[in-house]
Amino acid sequence: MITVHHLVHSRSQRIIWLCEEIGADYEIVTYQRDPITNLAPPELEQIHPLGKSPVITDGDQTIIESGAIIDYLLRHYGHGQLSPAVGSVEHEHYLQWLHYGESGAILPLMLKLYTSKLPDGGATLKPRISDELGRHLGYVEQSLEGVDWLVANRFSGADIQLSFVAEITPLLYSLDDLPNLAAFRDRCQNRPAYRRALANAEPYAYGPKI
Ligand SMILES: N[C@@H](CCC(=O)N[C@@H](CS)C(=O)NCC(=O)O)C(=O)O
Repeated sequence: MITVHHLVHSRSQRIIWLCEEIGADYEIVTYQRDPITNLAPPELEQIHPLGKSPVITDGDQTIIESGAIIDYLLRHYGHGQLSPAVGSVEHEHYLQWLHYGESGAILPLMLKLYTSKLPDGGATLKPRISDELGRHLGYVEQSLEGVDWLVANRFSGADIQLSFVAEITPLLYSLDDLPNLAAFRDRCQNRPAYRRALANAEPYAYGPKI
């Protein structure tokens, strides 16, 4: 049985959604954030020393990192769904997006989030971060031009991975300038499996405003 160790209002919402998409048999163990620091509770370190979410356990396997978890779940439980065939050009694109969602794309967003908490708003770093943010969000926006989904215009694990970027961008950057990303987020959030995941877990701050 797959156990999704789910920190509220976090990237692990994506993993619950993925389990719903593929009809996997899973259970959720929920962890609350510290009300002052917003960090994960120490109990999560008993599952994995980093104490981050998502983390899944499956038999004697413990796996961290959203991209690795998506890859693992699709290989073991996906029955060929949501991932292009290994060896195809589409699979190369899929891997690129799967990694990009938690590396290139997320970094400027996290930098902006953290520096905005500094007393001077991270003044010296601000121009560089803004430049990187515009560059990466611009790339995503352009990649979604005229398509619904990132890889061969078919919904895949890569879309689930990038959904978190789409969901937290409005905290830091106006989605008015990113209509393709806004529409992508809405498409993700309107999938029946996404809605089932919402219903199965605790309230999610970055979910649809309904
Ligand atoms: N790149 C990792 C990021 C993991 C991560 O930083 N998760 C955040 C939640 S979105 C977390 O656990 N924060 C709580 C903490 O740092 O204490 C992944 O995609 O799994």
